[in-house]
Amino acid sequence: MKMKLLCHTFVIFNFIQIIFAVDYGPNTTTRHHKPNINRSISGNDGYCQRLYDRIVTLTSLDEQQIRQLETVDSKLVRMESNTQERLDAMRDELKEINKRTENLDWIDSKSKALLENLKVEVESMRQNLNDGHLRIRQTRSDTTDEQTFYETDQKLTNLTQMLSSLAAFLSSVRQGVFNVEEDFRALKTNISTLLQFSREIQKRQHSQPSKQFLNHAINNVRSSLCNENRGITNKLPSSCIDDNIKENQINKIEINQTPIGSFYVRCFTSDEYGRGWTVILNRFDGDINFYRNWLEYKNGFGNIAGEFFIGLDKLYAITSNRLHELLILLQDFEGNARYVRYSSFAIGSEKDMYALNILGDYDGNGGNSLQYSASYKFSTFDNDNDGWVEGNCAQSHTGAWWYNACEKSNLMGQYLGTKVEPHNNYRGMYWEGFNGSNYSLYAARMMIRPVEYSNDDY
Ligand SMILES: [Ca+2]
Repeated sequence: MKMKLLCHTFVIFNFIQIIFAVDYGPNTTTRHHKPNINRSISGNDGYCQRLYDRIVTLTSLDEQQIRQLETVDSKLVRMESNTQERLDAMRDELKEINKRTENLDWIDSKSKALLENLKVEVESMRQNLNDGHLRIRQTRSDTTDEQTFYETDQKLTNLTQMLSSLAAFLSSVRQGVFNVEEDFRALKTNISTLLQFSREIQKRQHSQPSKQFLNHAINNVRSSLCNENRGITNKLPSSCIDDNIKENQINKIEINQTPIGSFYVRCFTSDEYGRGWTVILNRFDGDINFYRNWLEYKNGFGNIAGEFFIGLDKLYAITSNRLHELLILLQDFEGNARYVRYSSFAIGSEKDMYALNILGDYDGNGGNSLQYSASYKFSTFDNDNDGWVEGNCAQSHTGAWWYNACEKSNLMGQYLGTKVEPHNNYRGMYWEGFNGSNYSLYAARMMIRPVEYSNDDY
């Protein structure tokens, strides 16, 4: 939302700029047409919408990833709590087992004591029985008292019954001990199973990502998404035609896949010629000397906010990256203006002496005065590549240009002002089709724009 608001602010700002178009110097045109504002706004809107859509996509991607990571995180938390619960349950069971084992020990010791007592008792009974038998035999031999025999017999029967009860009790105790032993074995098996299970859980816990690790991963994803967003926002425009340039201002552009990298250019927009023009040469008061050597023309010179030449290396980088058209605006000291257009324009590399390799169809009212230079190399006073075998056009005409033998235009000549003396003929900043070679013009501006935007809408 914030981004959209910014974009709309940007559009409104441009709208105001279009209304109060910034001037470079003198007005080079007297023609007036209906301002082409709608296209400019819709262009910005389109860019803003695309940028906004892209950021919305990235934001939703971010939210989606965060949601996924949070799901993983909550699963881990659930698993941690489940594991804790199971461990607690196991601990309780172990306590129970210990208690039961203690009970078993107690029962075992009791049983042993009981058995010992029983043994003693049985032994004493056996002794008593033997004594009884002895006494019976003695009685039988000494007396025939029937009553005594009966009593003795009764005692023997009682003893036998007691012995049977004891045997039954002993048997039941033995069975009980056996059962307890069985239970104990089962408990031992259960404990070992539980221990194994606990070890398995611990192992699985180690292989799970920690909460800290997940938080770290979430932060990494967030920061990489932020960087991606920043990358989109900060990407330099590749031309004055791009949506994110400031119109009629100095912009930094970057030409992809060329060694030249990024540099500043002056962008130009007008109601009559549309937007997206990169100014390559600007002259309107003679502040900057244009009679310069090869190296200076190669690198460019002057003040990009005033009079300047962009430099042949940059001009080559721009025009070799994509095909451009050329627009030249001219003005004399009487307030007359002319325009000259060529449907295509490109120069060669330094190896090719920046030759004017492509110069398309002429259009305009200033005269086709550059045609004569088409396919010719660039020359400066210290690097003569012209078509004049006997002489040096740059020296002779005090300028620098794509000289043939020599030229019909000399926009890099001296700023001499109005009509020149006969000895300065061809030496001024002139355009043959507009006031001739003996008139040094008031203002000249050369601009280029990618050809795919040469339609009416631009
Ligand atoms: Ca020559």
